[in-house]
This record gives sequence, structure tokens and C-alpha cells, in this order.
Amino acid sequence: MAANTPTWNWAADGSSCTTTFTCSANSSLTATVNADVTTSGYTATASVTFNGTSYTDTKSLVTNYNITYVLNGGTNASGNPSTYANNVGVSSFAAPTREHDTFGGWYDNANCTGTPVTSIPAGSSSDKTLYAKWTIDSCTVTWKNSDGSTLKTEQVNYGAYCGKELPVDVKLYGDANLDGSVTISDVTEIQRYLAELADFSDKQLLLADTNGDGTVDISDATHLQRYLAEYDVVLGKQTA
Ligand SMILES: [Ca+2]
Ligand SMILES: [Ca+2]
Repeated sequence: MAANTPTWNWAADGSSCTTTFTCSANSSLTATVNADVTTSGYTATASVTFNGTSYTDTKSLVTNYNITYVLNGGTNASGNPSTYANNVGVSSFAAPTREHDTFGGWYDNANCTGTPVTSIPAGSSSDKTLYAKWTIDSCTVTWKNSDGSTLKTEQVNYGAYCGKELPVDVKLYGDANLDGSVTISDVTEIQRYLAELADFSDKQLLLADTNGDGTVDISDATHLQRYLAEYDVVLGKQTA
């Protein structure tokens, strides 16, 4: 039959193709044949011979895939792409940032184990999720005797004490409002500090860290409440 221009019916992934010819004199007459598909680079070529005439069609195999970043509280670098093309990949990723922490690489798993992901090679063919690994920055705290001499220095995770020189001649741990006794009003004062309604001096930061972990947060208010309720808890950093 005399055929008009064929219709090419590609598989989505370009791996196969059928070709439909329609009779130019009677469009109800069609013939569908399998084309031979070859690929070169990122182009697939379908070839078919029908009634002694050869026909070819091409399909691009370039596909864009998504990249998802799990930042765990960090801020991504603006240059990191949200997609990649499979014929190009991604040659490198920039480091995200998170305050007081050090970036430890991108990983393909939430536990950030194994080998860091530094690129996506050309030829990859799936959406990717990258997880940011973080290491908490640490700093040195110097504990001072009441005469000003150094008792000891200590490496602690970033927190309220960071970089501070702190006196150890303070006995009233929990006395966050510095009134000489440890009461529920100190819980309130810690909550005011956490709500940014009050500024704390270095001495207050030390006294307010009632669980002695180097930072002042809501767990210290809870710890102090438990102490006041006469649970068996001890206040403060046991230093001297
Ligand atoms: Ca007090
Ligand atoms: Ca604490």
C-alpha cells in the first residue's frame, strides 16, 4: 500500500519503538511494525523498512532527575542544583552551613554512614537524596579558682559556656536569678532567658545550667523543677 508519513511509538525509556503506517488512500488501513532500535550516546535511533522504503526516527535519552537535600537544620549552598541531567551528572557539591557545627559531607543515607557523595556521575538514572552530616563544634572552657588561677580547662560542645572563663567558687547551682536561694522563681528566670526575655551574665549561665551539660536549655528548667520536687537529682556541674 502507499503509506503516508509513519507514526513512531517510542517506549518512554527509548528502549523500543513501533512504527505505524497508514494507507494514504484509505486511512482505516494501518500496519504497525517493530522498529530496530540502536543507541549511541544519549540518542536512540529507530529504523524500519516498509514496502521497500527505509524510515528512521530519533529520540533523545537525556532525562532530568531530582536531587533532594536533607539538611538537618542547615542552610544549603545556593549553587547546589535541584535536578541533574543524566548525560551530564553533577561534578561537585558545595558545603551547606549550620551555626556552630562543621559540615562532614553529603551521604546517600540518613545515618550518614559509608562513603560521602561528592558527585553524580553521568549515566546515573534515578532521583537522588543527599543527607548532610554535621559535627557539633567544640570549644575550650576555662574554670577559674576564686583567686583567679586556672583550675582546669575543658573541651565542651558548643553551648552557653563556649569560650568562657568561669568561676568555680559558686555553690548555688540553680540560682539563676542570683537572689541567694534556689526556688521556683529560678525556673521562671531560666524560662524567661530561653524565651529571650532576659539576658544572662556568665555567672547566670553557669548557675542556670542545672544539669551541667554545658548549655542552657529547657532541660535545665525541667532538671531544676525535678530538684525542687525532691526528686533524686543533683544540681550543677561537678567540677571541683
Ligand atoms: Ca534564686
Ligand atoms: Ca544544661
